[in-house]
Amino acid sequence: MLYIYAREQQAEYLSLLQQSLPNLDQNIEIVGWPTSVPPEDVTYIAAWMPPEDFFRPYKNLKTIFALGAGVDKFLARTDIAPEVQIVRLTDAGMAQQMIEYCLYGVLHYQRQMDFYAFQQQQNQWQPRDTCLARDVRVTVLGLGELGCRVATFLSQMGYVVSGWSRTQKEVEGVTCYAGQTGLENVLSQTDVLFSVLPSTPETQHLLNQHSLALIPKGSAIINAGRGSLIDEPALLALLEQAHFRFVLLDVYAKEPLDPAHPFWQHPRVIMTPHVAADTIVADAVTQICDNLRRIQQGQTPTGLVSRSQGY
Ligand code: NDP
Ligand code: OXD
Repeated sequence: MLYIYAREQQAEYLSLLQQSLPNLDQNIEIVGWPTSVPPEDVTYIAAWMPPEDFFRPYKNLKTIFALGAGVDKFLARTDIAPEVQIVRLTDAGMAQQMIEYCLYGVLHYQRQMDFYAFQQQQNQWQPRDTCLARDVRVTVLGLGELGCRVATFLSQMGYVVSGWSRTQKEVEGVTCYAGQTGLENVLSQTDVLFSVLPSTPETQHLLNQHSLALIPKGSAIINAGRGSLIDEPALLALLEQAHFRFVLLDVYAKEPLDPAHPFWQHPRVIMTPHVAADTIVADAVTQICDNLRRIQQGQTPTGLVSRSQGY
């Protein structure tokens, strides 16, 4: 049985999965929360952010299909047995949205919208020097399913693009770096830093007082990966010194962001509430069905999470 917990999109997942699953070799019954089912019948669960202890009763559970790309919250849980495989979504309509989100921030920087917004408040008519795409160095942290698409797109737009990942990559039009030395080199040659890194023990506070200060004065940061990447007090201290022109943040150390958090009212912070890239249900369903087929045929599903790497 495949049990579904998909919050607001529950009805859409149920109906699309019910239409798509009959094409599988073996029949799988599909049931959606909160319908109660014999826990021992559940072998697959497709879920996003279920409540605490949700997974505990399902002793025959083999695979969890995470209905998103980041699995940090799944890996932090204590109700998932270590032998249960976690499969995440790869792209599922998110890459195009990530491109748009990043492009929005990059254009804000390149077309100097932050300066013009300030000038408007002062009734000031003052054209600035033109800045072309080729004058802007964009660094993409994370060259996976999403970051690679973003970096390639920006390079095709004419930006000077670098990328950084755990293992060395080759991406056409993108100068690729890996490792700690690679990070320090690339940060110091960046005008706009875009992160789409997962949250893992290694990426926690990767952008801290030391590394943030390596990014040149007058640059901008866009974070659409996970909030744990940035040491927020260190970022605020640098923002106070006008080290960065602006930061565009979609993700935060704690979500939802505390109403008293200084980010809300900061003139150099542009905020969105974790909406950079939403899962497209139809794409997710196609991927889940394809992976169920792979699992039934004894193949490895795409997007299988490595628990040791944390993503
Ligand atoms: P992938 O797993 O495909 O890519 C992750 C990338 O990060 C890989 O290039 C990987 O390197 C790199 N990476 C991981 N750990 C390190 C490290 N310690 N040092 C350097 N590089 C590292 O993930 P996706 O591209 O699909 O998604 C990325 C993240 O985006 C998700 O985990 C999620 O947190 C976030 N996200 C945010 C959304 C939003 O709306 N804000 C929506 C969707 C996703 P390597 O290639 O060497 O493995
Ligand atoms: C995801 C997200 O990881 O929405 O899919 O953040």
